[in-house]
Amino acid sequence: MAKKYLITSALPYINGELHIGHLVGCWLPSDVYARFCRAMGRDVLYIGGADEHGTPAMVGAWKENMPVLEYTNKYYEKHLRAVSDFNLSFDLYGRTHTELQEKLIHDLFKRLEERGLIEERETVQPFSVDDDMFLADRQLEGTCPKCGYEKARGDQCDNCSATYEADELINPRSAISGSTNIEMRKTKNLFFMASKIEGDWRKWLLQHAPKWSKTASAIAMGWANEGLHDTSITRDLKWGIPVNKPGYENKVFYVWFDAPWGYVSISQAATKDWESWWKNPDCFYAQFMGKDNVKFHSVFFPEQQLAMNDNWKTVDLLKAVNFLNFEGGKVAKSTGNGIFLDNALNIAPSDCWRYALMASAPETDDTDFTMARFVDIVNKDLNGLLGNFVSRVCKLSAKNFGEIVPNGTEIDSELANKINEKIEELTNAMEKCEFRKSIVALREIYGLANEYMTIKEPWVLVKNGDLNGAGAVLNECFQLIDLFARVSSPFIPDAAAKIQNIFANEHDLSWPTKYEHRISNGEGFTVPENLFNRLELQED
Ligand code: B3M
Ligand code: ZN
Repeated sequence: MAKKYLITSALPYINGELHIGHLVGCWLPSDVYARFCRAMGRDVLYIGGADEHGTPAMVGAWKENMPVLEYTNKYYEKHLRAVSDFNLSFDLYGRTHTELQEKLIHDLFKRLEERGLIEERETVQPFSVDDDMFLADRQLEGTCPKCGYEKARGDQCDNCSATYEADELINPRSAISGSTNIEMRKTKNLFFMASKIEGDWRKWLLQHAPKWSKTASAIAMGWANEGLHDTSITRDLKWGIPVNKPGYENKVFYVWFDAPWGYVSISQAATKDWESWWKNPDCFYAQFMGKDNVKFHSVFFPEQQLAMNDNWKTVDLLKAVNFLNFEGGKVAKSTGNGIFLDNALNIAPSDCWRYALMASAPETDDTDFTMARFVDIVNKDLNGLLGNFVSRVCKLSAKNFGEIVPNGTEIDSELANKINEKIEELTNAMEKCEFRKSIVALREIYGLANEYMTIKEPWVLVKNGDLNGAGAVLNECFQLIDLFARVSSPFIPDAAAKIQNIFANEHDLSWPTKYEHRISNGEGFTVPENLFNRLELQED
């Protein structure tokens, strides 16, 4: 039986427009990896979705003057549109405001309560007198108690990634009205007593974190030095999962208590067989996210999973990326800086974004993405090395031999050795989810093919009347084109499908362990339209 792979992509909050940061941060890396795993013949469950709860949706709905549910429905449609536009191959792109999610969280809470891990505590919470409500998380802004950043949120600082309780925030103000008339009022909240399972978690972390991406394991190991704090898991809000405990009728669970479990409830919606991934110790679980989400996936979620003591599959490979800036600044709708997904396809087709963004993935550091870089990558790699090669081989063959693959000979062993080295590098990088390295190896495969054709000069052989010689070179080139489709398909699935369609027979896009000849002498083909067009840098 094929090995099971569970792959999840962080669930973006359902507020505002999606941008290339979302693509590069979690959607594309997870999709490329899922496609690679399927091509390797693995049994993949690939899950994504929208995080509908928490204050982001409430603040967004308030700004657009809409009921929250209407607002989340509107933005969920936008998510679905982007998922289809960018060819993301989720088994299901779900959402968290569902009955399945509510049932799961209620069961989770009951179990933690039965295990003596929930405690009721009286806390003081910021109450906005002018808004007449308690303010939670993003409804509150102020100065970070750890680093002094002045635009920190109520629960988390965007500058230093610290998380804290709302009453620790300095100079609090309402994000809704801006009012600083904030009083600290008493309220009751439920706490998850993480401190009680610190030992189990620490042991788990030390076993797992060294195998994660560098960014993720460095962040996670930082938390190991801090120790686990009991965390408040309820909020005085009207939007979210209601708390299933008498006396808490006006409260909901904290969004981070429910969000990671969205992976599970969306899996439940995707397949009846969900337990064969989630409760299977032999399954391999990979999670993808931006670095600001690492704490919740390396501390909060596994802490709860371990506390449940119910055989939950925890993460094996946590892949986190840094931030992608655009033209030197932060991507933000408020300043208009960045490429937003509702407009990206007006600039270039999805494959171009997929490839260029993965080639620029901020894997080791925050990275600046520019339009000049984008155009350069598309023109050199996709249009130049890949597209032109395919087009030249097909046209030259059609002109001299008709639309059938000319007869070949034995595989060119010198070429095969070089290519096989690159396939190995590419495969290793893909296994480790090192996507920039993967693209380097992929580009080198394209480069070797181009170099082969340049050295062999089949057009000169034709001119000199050596048609057998020219045919053999072109045959080898068709074998390389078939290889291109296979090794490119996780990154540029549209182009891979077009390449595959060049041939009259069907050749699967399974991942190759080595370069091989799969195209028969005399197999029909059609000359395709250009796979890619050159992009021009728009000056404005
Ligand atoms: N919604 C944070 C974010 O969108 C949060 C991720 C949840 S993953 C379970 O960045
Ligand atoms: Zn801070």
